[in-house]
Amino acid sequence: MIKEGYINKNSDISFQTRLQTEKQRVTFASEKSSKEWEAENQQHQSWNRQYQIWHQQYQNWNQEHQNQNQQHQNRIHCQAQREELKKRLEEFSVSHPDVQSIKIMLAGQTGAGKSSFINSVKNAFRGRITSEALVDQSSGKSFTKSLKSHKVKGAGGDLPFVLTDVMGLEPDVLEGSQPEDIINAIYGHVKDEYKFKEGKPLSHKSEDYVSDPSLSDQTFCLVYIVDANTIQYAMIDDLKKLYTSKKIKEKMHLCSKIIGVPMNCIFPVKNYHDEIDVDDDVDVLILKAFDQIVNVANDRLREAASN
Ligand SMILES: Nc1nc2c(ncn2[C@@H]2O[C@H](COP(=O)(O)OP(=O)(O)OP(=O)(O)O)[C@@H](O)[C@H]2O)c(=O)[nH]1
Ligand SMILES: [Mg+2]
Repeated sequence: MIKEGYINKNSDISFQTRLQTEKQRVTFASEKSSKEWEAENQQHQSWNRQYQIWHQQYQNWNQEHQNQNQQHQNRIHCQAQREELKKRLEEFSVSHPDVQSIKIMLAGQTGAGKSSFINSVKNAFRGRITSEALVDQSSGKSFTKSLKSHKVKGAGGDLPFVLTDVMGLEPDVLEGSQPEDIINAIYGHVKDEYKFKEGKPLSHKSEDYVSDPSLSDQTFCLVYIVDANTIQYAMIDDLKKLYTSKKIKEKMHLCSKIIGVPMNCIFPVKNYHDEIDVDDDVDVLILKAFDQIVNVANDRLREAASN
């Protein structure tokens, strides 16, 4: 029985159908918006990820660009430094009118890198690799056997320096060059090309002995080359940081203590040894050291001449 005013929903088919349709519509609408929201969210996250990748790429590129810029500035600075040092050395004049070329001698243990240093100085001036002072490729006995003078060529011809290469010193007194020979060579008593005799120093009676050497025959700076391996080698990646590196400073102090020379007379360098091209950083280190060596030699010549 149906009471008046009461709507029997169960019996109202069209109402039921409408209700069902409405429910489906609402459900569908809410499902659709949540899916859309999910998709939108995913899209947003994907954009965000892409943005982060781009941002990172931009930062990397920017960093790389800054590094390249810095490297370029460093290269320009280094080249300018090298040219300034070369110019100064090319304009160098010997402090005595009777001496055309100032003599600098390289001494040190066998295989320390004496001949390689001479080649490195020549390379820095020539702007290419030369190997006039022959270098040993297998460690062992001294490769340089004679007293050999090397001239240094600049842009306008021979520079007023002569670098003298000698046979290496050995711990065993009977091997290598004799300290007496080195001392005689410093004072100009040994003729150029003299072949050292192991265990037998040059006698003043020998025809290779120069009894009355001139100022030009004498050496005004003795450069003692020490292989970095003998003072516990310290690796450094960037040669530009050589003079500011704490590790290298420690090794220089050690060297100063062992050899007994002041810190301002110790120069860390890297020789050209297996390179096929010259390098600005290597050139600057070699020329800086050589500039100091030449000035010490010139001061010493001035002193000797005034005595
Ligand atoms: N890694 C490295 N090797 C070097 C350097 N300088 C020289 N050498 C190498 O050390 C070895 C000896 O070098 P030399 O220049 O012949 O040494 P030296 O003092 O003239 O030797 P002797 O004439 O035999 O007394 C060679 O194999 C060079 O290539 C350097 O700065 N770094
Ligand atoms: Mg040598």
